[in-house]
Amino acid sequence: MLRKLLTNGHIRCARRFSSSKAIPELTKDRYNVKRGEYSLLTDGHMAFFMNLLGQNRVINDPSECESYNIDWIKNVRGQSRCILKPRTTEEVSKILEFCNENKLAVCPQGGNTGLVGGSVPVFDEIVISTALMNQIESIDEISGVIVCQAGCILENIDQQIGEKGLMVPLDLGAKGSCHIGGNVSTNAGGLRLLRYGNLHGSVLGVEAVKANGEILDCLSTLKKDNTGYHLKHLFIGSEGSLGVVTKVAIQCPTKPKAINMAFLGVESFDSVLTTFRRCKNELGEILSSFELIDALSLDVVTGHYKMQSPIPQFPFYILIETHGSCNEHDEEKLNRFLESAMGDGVVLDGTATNQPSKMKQLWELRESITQGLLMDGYVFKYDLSIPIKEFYAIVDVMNEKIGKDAVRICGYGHIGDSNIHLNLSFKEYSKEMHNKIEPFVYEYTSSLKGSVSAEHGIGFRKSKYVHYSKSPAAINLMQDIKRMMDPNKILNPYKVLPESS
Ligand code: FAD
Ligand code: 2HG
Ligand code: ZN
Repeated sequence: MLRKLLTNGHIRCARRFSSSKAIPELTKDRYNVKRGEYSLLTDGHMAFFMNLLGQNRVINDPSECESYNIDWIKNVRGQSRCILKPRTTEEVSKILEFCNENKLAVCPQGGNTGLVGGSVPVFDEIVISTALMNQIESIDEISGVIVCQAGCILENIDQQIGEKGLMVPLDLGAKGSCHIGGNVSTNAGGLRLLRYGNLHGSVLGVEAVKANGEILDCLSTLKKDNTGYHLKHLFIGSEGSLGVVTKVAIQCPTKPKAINMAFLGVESFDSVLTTFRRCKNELGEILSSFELIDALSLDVVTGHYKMQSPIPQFPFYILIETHGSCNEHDEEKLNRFLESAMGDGVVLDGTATNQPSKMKQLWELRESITQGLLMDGYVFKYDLSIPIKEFYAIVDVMNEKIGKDAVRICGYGHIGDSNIHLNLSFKEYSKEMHNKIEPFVYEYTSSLKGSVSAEHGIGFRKSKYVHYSKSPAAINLMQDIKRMMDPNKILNPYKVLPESS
């Protein structure tokens, strides 16, 4: 039965998320990490920073420092006693030049919504927060290119350029908190990558500060620029290990005039695949999201938050969104697709809408899963690229291996991009369970030629597992690049790459 709710649509707006109250064990203890040979922060160093930024933009009060030391999912915790809040690229440059000369380690931080422990210090690294670097510098309404500082919050950019008929090509559940510099540094994927591509394509230029303080201006706003090596790519996805991103130029598409959504229930994973194939064929250029939610993932939000699912229970749910320029055309296409998919029993139930409030509710069901999972207790998160046919088998494999010891083992995510979010929740963290899950989950992924990080990055938690997805030669080259760009290893240490031998 199709519950039809079609009326004229508008764009949705994600809500701000906050995380739970539990305080995790110190990273150095939980993961047994040895501090690198960095200098200890002295009063002299602090005086330099105070002189550069003024008292208000240097945080050293321990209770104020706490939120900068703990990651969003409360997995890791550092002990920094110095948070710096520059406003300009030149201030970032002076900070890094000084830290490099004095061998002080730093941790760049945006909205601190990262899910792999990259955004907080491991020991006492100085946090360089982009929170005050929040200016949009230019919006070119004709080309759609915008230039902004790294600390602009994704949702704020989207709202501001929305007034000019543009949209940010990137969208994710953390949009109300994450910074565009953090997005670029993690090469964040999100909910509409299927349609708008990844940031390696839409970021036209980057300004970054190197470890020694030198400002690298690669802030091209040109769509085509084949002059030598494409250095911007070094900063897209390198998670603060090669430099601090200070500005970005992004190619933004036109905001769609017509948005439609459907939320469907299907009986099996095979039906999900059939639906995806048909959806691509029949919706073609207007398909902007194709997301999968399994029964236990939906149960997170209907259970913990008492959110209402618009359809009864099914083993799998599919969320589809279309972006187009003519609502009549898009609605007709979507309805034709739904009628045929339901007509022959591939899709068993569903709801379709272009009413803003209804679309917002549908997105909330999907976007609230991450936060809701934290209410189960401790969550082991895996963000994997897996060839689409085998996409869901990992949930069954983990169920067989871990079974009833877990509160929940569930899978959801961007199936349109072959990116599954495998989550295993337990009442509390246990080393024993950790060792049972890892490296098994990565070995399994690697055996399918998948990736151990599809979109969240490597951060602290996955650095020793990169080899499951990259060859020794590739890792060596990455280490050479790191040595060349950051010889004193001050940028985000203990993260991204395994220790070089
Ligand atoms: P942070 O968490 O502060 O930092 C992330 C990494 O980038 C760290 O290594 C940090 O050192 C580095 N960094 C930050 N700023 C800079 C800078 N200016 N220069 C150099 N390095 C820097 N991710 C996805 O890809 N897709 C999703 O759909 C998605 N959904 C999410 C939903 C929720 C509810 C949450 C909590 C997270 C989600 N994430 C998702 C993960 C996270 O939001 C992204 O990784 C995001 O890009 C991080 O941005 P941030 O500003 O919070 O960066
Ligand atoms: C999402 O797609 C995020 O919602 C978070 O990437 C995934 O919580 C997760 O595992
Ligand atoms: Zn995701």
